[in-house]
Amino acid sequence: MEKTLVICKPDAVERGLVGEIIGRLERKGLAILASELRLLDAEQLERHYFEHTEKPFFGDLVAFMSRSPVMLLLVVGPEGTVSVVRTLMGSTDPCQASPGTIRGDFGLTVTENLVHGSDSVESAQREAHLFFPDLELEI
Ligand code: IDP
Ligand code: MG
Repeated sequence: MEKTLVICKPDAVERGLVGEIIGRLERKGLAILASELRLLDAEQLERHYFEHTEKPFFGDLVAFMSRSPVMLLLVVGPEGTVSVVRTLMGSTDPCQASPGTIRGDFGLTVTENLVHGSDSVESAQREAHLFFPDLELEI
């Protein structure tokens, strides 16, 4: 089994697309291990997006991600789940993302691109612990 952290970003929650996103994950065959609607603060976002703190878009990203609650999802499936979720999400820039992907079907701007998914098994481990520290995971 393999887990990954998915975040339905504030734009997805505001637009009522959480059900659509969870539905796509479930219809693919993945399962939700934990979920919580939560308002993130700048400190959590700096830890989550540590590799981007020096990027020019970082301020906009934190402002966006903390403006209203996100839906945190810990998703589990077979080996390869991290990569499967990235495929379902589509390219970072929704204008480049293929139709049939979440970003390709619902997004138009690179910052407000609806969804986050861990980019590796190691990131998934780190992000799961960051957002669900009390969960005792065997995977
Ligand atoms: P990812 O979410 O597809 O893994 P990353 O490169 O890790 O993409 O970037 C994290 C998030 O930062 C993106 O999902 C997007 O919200 C935002 N972002 C990335 N690149 C840009 C940019 O060039 N301009 C504005 N926002 C960006
Ligand atoms: Mg990333």
